[in-house]
Amino acid sequence: MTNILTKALSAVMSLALIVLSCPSAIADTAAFPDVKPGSWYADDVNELAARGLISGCGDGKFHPGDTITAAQFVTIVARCAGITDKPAVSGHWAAPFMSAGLSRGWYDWDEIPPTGEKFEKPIVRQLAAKILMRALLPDKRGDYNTDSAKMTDFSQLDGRYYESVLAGYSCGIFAGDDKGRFKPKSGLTRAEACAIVIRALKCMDGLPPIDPSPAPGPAVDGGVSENGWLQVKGTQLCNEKGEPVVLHGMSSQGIQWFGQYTGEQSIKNTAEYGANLFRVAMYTGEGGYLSQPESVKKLALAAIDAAIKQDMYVIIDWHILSDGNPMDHVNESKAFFSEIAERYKDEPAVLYEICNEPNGSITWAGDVKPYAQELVKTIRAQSEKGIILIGSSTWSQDVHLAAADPVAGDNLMYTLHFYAGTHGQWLRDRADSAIKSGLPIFVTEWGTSSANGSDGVFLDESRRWIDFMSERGISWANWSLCDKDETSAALKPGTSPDKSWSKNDMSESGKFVFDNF
Ligand code: IDC
Repeated sequence: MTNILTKALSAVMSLALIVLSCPSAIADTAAFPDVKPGSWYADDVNELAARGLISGCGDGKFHPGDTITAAQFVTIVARCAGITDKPAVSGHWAAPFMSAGLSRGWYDWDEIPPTGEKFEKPIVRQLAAKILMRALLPDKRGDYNTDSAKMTDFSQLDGRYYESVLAGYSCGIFAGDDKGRFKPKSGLTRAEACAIVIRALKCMDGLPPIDPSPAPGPAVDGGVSENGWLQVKGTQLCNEKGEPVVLHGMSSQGIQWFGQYTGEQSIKNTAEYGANLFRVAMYTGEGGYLSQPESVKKLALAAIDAAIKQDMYVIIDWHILSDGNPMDHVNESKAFFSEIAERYKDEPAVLYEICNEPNGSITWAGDVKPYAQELVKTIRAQSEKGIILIGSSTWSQDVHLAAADPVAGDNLMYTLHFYAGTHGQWLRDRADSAIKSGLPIFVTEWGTSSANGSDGVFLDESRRWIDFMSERGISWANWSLCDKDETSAALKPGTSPDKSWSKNDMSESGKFVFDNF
């Protein structure tokens, strides 16, 4: 009788908890294509994704029905406990979380040895219960008589898990299956893991600080002398003091063609209109660095130095385009960035953009990420903390793939490129869900035109993008500072690079962009 009553009660409780864990604000934020809206776990998965506590698999999906591994489960719980360690640079990706869990006594050496052989194995439910309760609700206690009676298979539970499992039953985190079984030695699916984690968070008095990003607020601008070394906190670019900072400015056109607009006067002109950022687009193909390295590098260095002189931050951009696979010239790239990072290692103004727009038959996981890992190593050997900007497949639009499988390291950001005549809400939505899962984004190139650099201009859509970026504190550089007869160019054809510019010298795009610095 008691058994039936408590079973009914726990069913009602678990239902109530699931309903409680469904905040309407995120109910329709679909983070993953395989998490079907309306499924029993969708709200829990979406809420954890919105808080940046879970991420998908390398293919951008969540795989709710897959059995969760020890490393995946411990990582989610650790994030919920406010542990923000970055993924490991070498060894197993989850190693920092695993050692945090072990050292805090969430589990013992024999249960998940730190040597890693069980990291990728399914975690059994009784151990998951222990880790969850010790990490998030260490003071919760169950009642042996009433709570053990809720489990028809209590006899199968190992003694060392009694305390945690009963505590979890006492507050409705675990409810058993339709036959009242806890199944202590079975695995649990990724969806079930999300459900129990959400219930544990609801049981806590208050949610712990789970997002290390500073609250979005009025971001500061200003130049290098004011902001010093940049750093990435959570998803936000911050200044040396840790305050959110936003950079706005122009990208050059290809410096092998339009080097006259990367001289001192032109860069000074953009600074005077309020830009605190300049991007030096150093094409690798198209007659750029790879075919004439010395003269193109000289132009790039002069442009960097001219921007520094104006107290601006400056991006040196390895502008791959027709050469779509960054791996094709990885050695040249490493040699170049090694030299540049060595030269500017004490210069807080310089940011390193390692691959403008990977494209063609390449993938994030197979080409771009391995390239980025190499370059991060190369640059970090010289520059301890300079910001490194990483592109993604499909012309730096695949931020969702980067979000699901980011590169290890500090002060890394991911570039997102858009052209207002081509890219709209769908790409903003993609950016938003990448940010929610913890990806820091920097728009190092955008245009008011179509993606071909012409057509338009599309100022209504550009306005939507500008608002989107400013609401989120996203920094940007606009394509491009030159007088070419294409709508994305900021200057009217024939404008001299060596005088101050009035609004009259600017194209429709240029006026709009300069007004928005
Ligand atoms: C465009 C230039 C154009 C040039 C072309 C090919 O505006 O004058 O002929 O490259 O080199 C990008 C690239 C950027 C493109 C730009 C516009 O990063 O190099 O510049 N764009 O097409 N990605 C999306 C658009």
